[in-house]
Amino acid sequence: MIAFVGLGANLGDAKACLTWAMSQIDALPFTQRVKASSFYGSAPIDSSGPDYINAVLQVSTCLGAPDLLVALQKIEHLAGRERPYRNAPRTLDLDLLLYGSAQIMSSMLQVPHPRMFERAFVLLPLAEIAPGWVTADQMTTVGDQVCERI
Ligand code: PH2
Ligand code: MG
Ligand code: MG
Repeated sequence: MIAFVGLGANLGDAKACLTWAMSQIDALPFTQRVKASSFYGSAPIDSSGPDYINAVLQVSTCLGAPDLLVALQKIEHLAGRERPYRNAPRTLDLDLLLYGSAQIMSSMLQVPHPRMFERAFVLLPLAEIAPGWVTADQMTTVGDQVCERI
């Protein structure tokens, strides 16, 4: 199955942490990295603290979506992720954006990620590595958001 993971961080050495997280994801069982986007910088949206660094990673995996989610949460934890309140600044955020064309609505997991189509910091890196997965209309919707490839 092809899956896309959104990576974000705005505390500590965010670029180094995203690079580390990509190698951790590549090292997961039954999972290989296919393509990584560039890094993108943007101001926090509905969040606070320093600017965020974001990226998207395409993987090929035989893990089911719930197992992949749990594995991503473990990597967040290893990176020192704390959750003092919703959308708090973070050392690492890993979001399962897409899992093939699956539509998942469970208490643990919603795929596609419920807010991904509202956010340039997700759609720009996703369109860079997988243009076929994003429509021109979706790109237009986030066209007014400042998000720079760095
Ligand atoms: N993540 C959020 C909330 N706001 N803003 C930016 N720029 N980048 C993010 O990754 C981000 C955010 C919740 O996960
Ligand atoms: Mg997120
Ligand atoms: Mg998250």
